[in-house]
Amino acid sequence: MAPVVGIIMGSDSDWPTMEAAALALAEFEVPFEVGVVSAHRTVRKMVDYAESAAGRGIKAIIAGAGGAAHLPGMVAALTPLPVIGVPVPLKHLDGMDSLLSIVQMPAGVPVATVSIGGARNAGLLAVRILGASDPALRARMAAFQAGLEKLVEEKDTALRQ
Ligand code: RP5
Repeated sequence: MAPVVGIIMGSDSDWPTMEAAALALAEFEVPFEVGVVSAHRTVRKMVDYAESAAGRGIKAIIAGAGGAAHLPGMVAALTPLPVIGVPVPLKHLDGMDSLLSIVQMPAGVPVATVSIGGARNAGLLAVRILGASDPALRARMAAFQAGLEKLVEEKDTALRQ
């Protein structure tokens, strides 16, 4: 199946964080592609990737980066597709630098920023975006949410016993 979500990251060192996005998409059987695209080290590749994504059938982009994390914002500036930004925590500053680099976008160029290291939620958000125009996928998301509720209720019951 052709990929409909692009997962990109500034470095292969981001993969241990970003893998959770891929796992979430796989859980919902959403086809995706993964790649390293750096805003600073491979500028032309970033431009090519962002400008060609919609034409290749990509419907949402998950972009993760750490430190001076310019990738999600730059990609959002280059594509009309929804972009979800994942702040990757590095060894300094606990990921606050990554978060602040991604979250404070200028008006007109939105990036849907998830929590520091929140790649799983990025994957789930991409599923929800696709589900807006895919009733079957939306139903699977609703079932997933019902499962979360059931799990919490079970834990509550166990705690009370
Ligand atoms: C960022 O620099 C990457 O997204 C990564 O989080 C960070 C460090 O990259 P490496 O030096 O590990 O390649 O652009």
